[in-house]
Amino acid sequence: MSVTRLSFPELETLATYQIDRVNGPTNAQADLRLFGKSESDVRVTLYRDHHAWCPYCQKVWLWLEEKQIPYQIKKVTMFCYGNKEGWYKSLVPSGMLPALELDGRVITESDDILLALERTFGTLGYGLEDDKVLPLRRLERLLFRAWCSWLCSRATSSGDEQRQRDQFKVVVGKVEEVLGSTPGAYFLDQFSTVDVIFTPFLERMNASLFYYKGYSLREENPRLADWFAAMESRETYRGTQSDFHTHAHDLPPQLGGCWSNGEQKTKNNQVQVDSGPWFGLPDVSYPEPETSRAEALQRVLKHRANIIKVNPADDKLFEEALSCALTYMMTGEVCVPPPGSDVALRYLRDRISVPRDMSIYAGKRLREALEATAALVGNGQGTPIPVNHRRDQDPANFGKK
Ligand SMILES: N[C@@H](CCC(=O)N[C@@H](CS)C(=O)NCC(=O)O)C(=O)O
Repeated sequence: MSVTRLSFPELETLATYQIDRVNGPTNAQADLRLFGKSESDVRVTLYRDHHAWCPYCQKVWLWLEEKQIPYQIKKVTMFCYGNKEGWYKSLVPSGMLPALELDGRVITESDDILLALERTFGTLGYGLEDDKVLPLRRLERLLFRAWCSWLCSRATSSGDEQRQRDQFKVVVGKVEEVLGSTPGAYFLDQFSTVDVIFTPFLERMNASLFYYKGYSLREENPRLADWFAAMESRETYRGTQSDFHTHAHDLPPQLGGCWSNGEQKTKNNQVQVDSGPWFGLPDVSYPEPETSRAEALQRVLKHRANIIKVNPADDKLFEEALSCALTYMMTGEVCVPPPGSDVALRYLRDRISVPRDMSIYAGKRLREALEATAALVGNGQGTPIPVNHRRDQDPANFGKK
């Protein structure tokens, strides 16, 4: 028996989630971060991508959050999902991200940005040019190259695939060694800029190798498991943290393709990342906050009009189906959506972007509700997610430009 579907006004009464985006925990939606200081203290503007997909932006973002430097955020479109804003091209002709304005001076290149920030606001544990840090920065680049060469080149034979995997694992072994040589879970004897530098790509390696290679970085390497858990104990990292689904589908257009090895384990992982269950995936290990459903609800209701507008389905049909999924998410009661709405619900399921839209557990709750509701009326899938570009995510269609 289907329960009565909650209307949107009824759902609104359950959307109690609220955080202080300016002074509260790290979050992807803020345009201004003050950490309790005043607007006149803002000397920094961070230019980062709308969707929080750019790893080099995440590095600078996390550094600013850790140091609690008051800053404003201006969001820019990446080439893979839309047209670069004209005002940004005037500021940074290459269009590359991130960029940072410090006391009116525009700086590009994430390492140069961090160096300039260190000079002005002091280091984060250790400086980028510290003797302890330099070899670790080189190790990070070595790991990056081993990852790219495994993930982004098509193996010509199973021996080739194995060689790439082995090469990557050799470098991961070095990372394990370094992490094992310090007293805590971090790269040096205290949390520092080194952890910030490793974060964006370790997060992306964990997601992409699970999805395209059937390899679970986080589960197969105990020191890295501890490091991820330590990072997740930080509110700053949680606010910038993405999930497996988002990265599995944001990386191919950014990297020029990711190659699946076609193994059975890989295929099973792909099914789980794409269709669930999303709980239990090794993309997060801290306990789910009590607010995850309310957060997901609040975010959907805020953007309801655009979510409906960009969905290829008939507006009325999708709106009704969406309220069924939200009813299920908030009450746990099954609510059968209109026939034919399975495709529309899965279209949205596939386009939740974490942390752009909501935090990691909220994203899982929403995906789960959309899938469970869609499954009541059929197996239809949404338009496949493109791999050469992500213009289905053009911010211009969401009233962002
Ligand atoms: N070496 C640069 C690399 C920056 C970079 O590759 N940025 C990419 C995004 S991750 C970019 O802006 N590409 C242009 C675009 O996608 O629009 C840095 O460290 O800042």
